Amino acid sequence: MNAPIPAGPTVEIPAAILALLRAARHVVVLTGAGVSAESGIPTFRNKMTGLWKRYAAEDLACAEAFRRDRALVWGWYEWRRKLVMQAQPNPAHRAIAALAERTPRLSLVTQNVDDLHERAGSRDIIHLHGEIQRPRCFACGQAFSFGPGIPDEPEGGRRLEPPRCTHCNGHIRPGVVWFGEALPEDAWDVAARACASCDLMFVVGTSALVHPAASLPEIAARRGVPTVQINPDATAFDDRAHFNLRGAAGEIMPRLL
Ligand code: BV8
Ligand code: ZN
Repeated sequence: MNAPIPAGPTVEIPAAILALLRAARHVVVLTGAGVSAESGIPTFRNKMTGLWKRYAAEDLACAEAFRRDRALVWGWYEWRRKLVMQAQPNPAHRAIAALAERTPRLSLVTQNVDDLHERAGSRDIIHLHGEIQRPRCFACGQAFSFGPGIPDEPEGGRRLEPPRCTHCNGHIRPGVVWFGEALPEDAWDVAARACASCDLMFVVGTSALVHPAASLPEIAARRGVPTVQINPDATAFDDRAHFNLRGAAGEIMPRLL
């Protein structure tokens, strides 16, 4: 049983949002890196450190980078996977999981490749950009399973040769959607359909810059569905969000609950 979700004291939550939440039949929650920030997972906006400090995430999260220097890219993902495995779900993850138990229908769509929503108890999670814990062969696509235990990665990161595929001896690649790669069709279809049928949508911890994920709130907004953004900073979605709760997800989500 998870510890009780502590409520936060500050950002004002309009009563209208609570009324909408109580009346909602189908809620969509779209999350980005910001929902895992309070678990200690750096977001894409954060400047990277160590070996990665001279790179932007977009320069490493692509097939070209893997083809050019697979050990650098695999090392980066193993470094990130270690952070994910050492992290715990935070009150935002837990509140979203609890909200699903109290809503007739809740579709959780995430851009994150970590498994913190799963570990907080959420189910049927739509991973638009894949999952760091599900690598596959770059050549034949066969799934690869990591051994038990946390990767033994140095603080500053390192280059690391990826494992080979037992089926075709190809290189194993991270199970994520890289820039320039298409999203999994089924994930996109389910997410887009959920936004086309929901009556309330939360957009939590995303800079709303990466497409096509960033166009999902628009599918709801143009139907007149209320959209609630939760983010301490300004985002590309600011002028389209019906409500803008300027605060941390770990503070606001438990209070919504
Ligand atoms: C595709 C997995 C075509 C990998 C990721 C020019 C214009 C428009 C589009 C493009 C363009 N040039 C290229 C494109 C397309 C490109 C794109 O959108 N680029 C952007 C940079 C402009 N998109 C693609 O390439 C997509 N594919 O288009 O394919 C195609 C079609 C058919 C056939 C073949 C090809 C693929 C995009 C997916 C890339 N993969 N992730 C990995 O994780 O390594 S994207 C990755 O970055 C994330 O998944 C996420 O989507 C994005 C980062 O965004 P956020 O999650 O929002 O995180 P960010 O750090 O940006 O922001 C954090 C937010 O949290 C901030 O707002 C911050 O204020 C807030 N925050 C901080 N703390 C908290 C908080 N919020 C709440 N509480 C807190 N405590
Ligand atoms: Zn293979």
